[in-house]
Amino acid sequence: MVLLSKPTTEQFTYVRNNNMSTTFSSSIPLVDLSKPDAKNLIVKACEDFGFFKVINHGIPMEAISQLESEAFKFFSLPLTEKEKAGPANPFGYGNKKIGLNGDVGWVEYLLLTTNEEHNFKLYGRDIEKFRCLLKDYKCAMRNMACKILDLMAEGLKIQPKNVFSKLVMDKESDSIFRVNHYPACPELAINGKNLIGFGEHTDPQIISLLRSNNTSGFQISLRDGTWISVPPDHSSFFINVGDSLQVMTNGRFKSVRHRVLANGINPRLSMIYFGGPPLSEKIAPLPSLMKGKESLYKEFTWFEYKNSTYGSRLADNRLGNYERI
Ligand code: GA4
Repeated sequence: MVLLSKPTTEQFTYVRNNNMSTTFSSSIPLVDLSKPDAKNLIVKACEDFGFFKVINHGIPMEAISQLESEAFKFFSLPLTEKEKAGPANPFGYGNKKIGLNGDVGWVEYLLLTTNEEHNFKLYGRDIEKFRCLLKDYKCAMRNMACKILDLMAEGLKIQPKNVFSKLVMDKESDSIFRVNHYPACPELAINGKNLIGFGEHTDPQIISLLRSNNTSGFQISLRDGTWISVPPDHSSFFINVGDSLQVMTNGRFKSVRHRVLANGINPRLSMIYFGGPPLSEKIAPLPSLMKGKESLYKEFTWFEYKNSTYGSRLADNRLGNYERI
């Protein structure tokens, strides 16, 4: 078992253990990608939640499990070994510290670029398998992101169909892959508190594809600010609308605020693909979605937004700086 150092209340954030946040929600939108109505359900889910669950996604369970098991192997290495792949600045192994501005969580992770192969400076023998699996998985995620983004455009009845997906398909696309490991925190099982694994935030990119093992902890915030727990499902993917997609749809789709609570009994492992545009891409509402309406946002490049993101705290409302008053 991997142990992080004992959490202390001074260092970590606890949230109130109220009924809403611990009750699993059955209202999470579900999209069957093999069904013809997928595109309309996706649009509705992005408008109402900025979030939905996907089944019949076509990614073989075998590919997912193999990568998961290599990731668990990595996280079970001694800390000194893992740290050889760190710090996550911007890519590599990170432990408890998230970002550059003082956020912490009950989590260790690998942050990887999707463009070039990350050069792990660690355990010689087995790394080749991990590297190969990562490469194939990242490629499968990009294809799935594109499929979903094309369905969004179709559902919104805008042309060309690849208006969103072309940004993620671009060879300069600034996409990221993240593997988060939330070790079980036995103290929680005893005191019934909720310890923050990854603090609340929205994803700055266009779209995020999350897959986790069957350990609970993931929560989303509804429009009225209540938190609901998303029942884990290791065979499905969970899709988040990112800030950039909120802007491109002029606020029709909303990026979803989400967080992860640590688990007292089981470790949680999640793998997330963040589909982002090229750094030079101008992010602004698509004219086809404006229909005579004013733009709600000042235009920015992904480079500018990403820079301001990395200067912010996790929970900040980053789009606030770009809203037209
Ligand atoms: C949230 C989404 C992605 O995980 C991430 C995160 C990034 C990081 O972990 O370095 C950030 C966070 C994320 C938003 C605000 C800043 C930057 C941590 C943080 C405090 C990789 C990303 O792109 O933005």
